Amino acid sequence: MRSHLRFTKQVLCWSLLLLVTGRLPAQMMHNTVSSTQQIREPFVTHMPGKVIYHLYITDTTVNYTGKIRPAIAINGTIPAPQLDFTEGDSAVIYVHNLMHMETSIHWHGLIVPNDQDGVPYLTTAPIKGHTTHIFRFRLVQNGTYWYHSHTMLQEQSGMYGALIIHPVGGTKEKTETLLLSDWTDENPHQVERSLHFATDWYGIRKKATQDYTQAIREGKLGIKLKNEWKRMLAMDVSDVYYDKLLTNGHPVDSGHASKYQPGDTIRLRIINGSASTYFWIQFSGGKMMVVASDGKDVTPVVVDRFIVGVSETYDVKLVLPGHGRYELLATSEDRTNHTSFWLGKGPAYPATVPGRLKYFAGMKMMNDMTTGSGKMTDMGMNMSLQQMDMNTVMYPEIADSGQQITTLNYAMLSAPEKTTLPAGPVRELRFELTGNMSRYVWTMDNKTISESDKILIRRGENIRIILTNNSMMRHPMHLHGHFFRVLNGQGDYAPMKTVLDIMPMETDTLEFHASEKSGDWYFHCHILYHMMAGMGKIFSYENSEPNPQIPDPKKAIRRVYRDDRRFYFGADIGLESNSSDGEIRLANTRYLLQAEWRAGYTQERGYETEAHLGRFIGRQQFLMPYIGWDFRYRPGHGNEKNLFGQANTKDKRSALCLGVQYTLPMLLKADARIDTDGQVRLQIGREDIPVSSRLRLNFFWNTDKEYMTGLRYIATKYLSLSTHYDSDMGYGAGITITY
Ligand SMILES: [Cu+2]
Repeated sequence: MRSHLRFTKQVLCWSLLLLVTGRLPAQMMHNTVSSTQQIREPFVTHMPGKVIYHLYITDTTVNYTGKIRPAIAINGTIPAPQLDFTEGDSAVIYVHNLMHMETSIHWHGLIVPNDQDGVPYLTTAPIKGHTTHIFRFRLVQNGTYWYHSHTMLQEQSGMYGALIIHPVGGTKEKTETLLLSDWTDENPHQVERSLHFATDWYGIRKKATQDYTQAIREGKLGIKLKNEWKRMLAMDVSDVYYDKLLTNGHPVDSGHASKYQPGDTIRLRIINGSASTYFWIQFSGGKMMVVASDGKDVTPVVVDRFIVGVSETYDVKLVLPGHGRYELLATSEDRTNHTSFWLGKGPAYPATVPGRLKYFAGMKMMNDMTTGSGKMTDMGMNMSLQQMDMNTVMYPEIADSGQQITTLNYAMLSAPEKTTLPAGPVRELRFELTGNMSRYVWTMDNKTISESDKILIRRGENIRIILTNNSMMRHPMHLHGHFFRVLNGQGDYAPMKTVLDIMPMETDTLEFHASEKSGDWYFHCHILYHMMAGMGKIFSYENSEPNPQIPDPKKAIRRVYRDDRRFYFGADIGLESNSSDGEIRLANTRYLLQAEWRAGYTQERGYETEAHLGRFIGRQQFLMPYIGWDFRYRPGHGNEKNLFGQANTKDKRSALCLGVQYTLPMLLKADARIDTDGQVRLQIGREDIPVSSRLRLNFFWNTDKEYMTGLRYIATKYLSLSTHYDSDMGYGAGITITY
């Protein structure tokens, strides 16, 4: 009762302050790494069988790197406060959105009624700015879960928190929650936009450009050439460069370390709440015993290390082996960074940080696995359940030392009790995970969410999904509102999960019982930028009851589909001594609107512009037919002829054209077109040949006898020093702005 009173007073005070100033108190906004506030208590009220939480969502600023950056906090903290419940409790959660923009909260891994699932416009009303939304559901399970925004990229900005449901009666175990996440100082929308234009800036930051200089130096030129012959960009296991990786909001969390004594057994609840980072987990004090995944108990299995896919959770038990501080190390799969959690007191025993990836070994493997049309060959192998990690060729600790270590994979997980599904008709579905890095298109069966039909299912059916990953990245596929069985050779004891990490080339089978009554349920890749690009499907119960939170479903679903239909703006603007060359583009999954110019600074040099509207065809999108418009004015070239003997219209041209672009081996771009003056032009060229880590070579040549070659030195993400020679404009040097 006392805590209830204190809570009421606190909320009243805050509400007043908010009314007057529109802001939370300063100490609540203090989100620097060093001073994440522990302010959980005032926001929770425990009553018999019922727990009430108040979550206040605010814009905030953080300082993880020495720079102040905007972020989103819940109750003043990043991560959001941990919500604790007991199985059987009724949860009442007030979400107060104090921001101008709308938001949402999804309860990841929880079995809740459809309208409480928290996907805006699909299951639950969006939480508009300056409104409060109340969630009510009963906790019908226990274990380690989490919650996060399902709106745009808000999760990357800090909207994630742990959600722990304790079993009835509780346990005497010592437990710690480790919520892992990734932080970028960049605006997540800029990250997303850059990915769609295949920026290699993140490769530069990660020292993973796999450029020609490096290939020659390491004696891997043949591998590099074969890779580009197969039309692949530099290979990597992750897309984004992160400034910090965090455990409970800190790069290094040793908050409770000294609480533990030698011999203590501690249960760690590890949650991967990152937007796109997979983590390798190691413990410097010895082996770890995996006891649960995605909230469900598994038969204990002892390992040296394991990977936690984006949005997965694992519970592990470990024993402090002796006097000293021991490190639980979480390293990003790309090994550019790590974060850690310390246990115990005394001298520090750090874990061994894994060495850099051997990228060319990975590239060679990709070459062997890929056909020239960008598809994966099956190599006659049956790969599944993380049992054969192809990336192992890139791990120096294994490739170089032949060390025997036990790494967890899905085949090792089994449920302690039978998980066979209730009897019912079986519906079998096959999905292929597809995508391409060069345009950052991520799809299932080569269709985005908005291009796919909903998959109708019926209550009582058993849905079996056979998933094949035919893309070159791993994908953590997450199903809302249902646990699925991973068919992993454990028979009746197949483990239950809500997230399945599927590696390139793998085929996995999972099945779930359609136990809900109603509504639409998301099944999507949990890499935030893949989901936003359209990698997912929607399961929809036949004859669903109307959802009061979605009063106009037709209008609402258009909002869901809008995410993967968006256009992104990009530009290269060269400002050099002889001329300005450049290109602006507006692109989405299928279309590209592109305008180029070359403009001399003198009348005599003239100018020319070309604009294209094209549509990408095929899964690798190597082909793009387009219509275009050409305009140029360049006096003094009237009597030239092109390679086909046609009189040139270079000095004055205003014509429509029809053309096609095609990506050839070595990533050469071929372009053939005919215009309304009957002029034919063939052109070949390539941009951004990675000569060295930061040096890029460009060139083109065409049948109008025009040619250009240039070099660009990438100084920052947006700025390069550039120089080029052009058959019309001559030699120039200056800068290029890349956006
Ligand atoms: Cu994905």
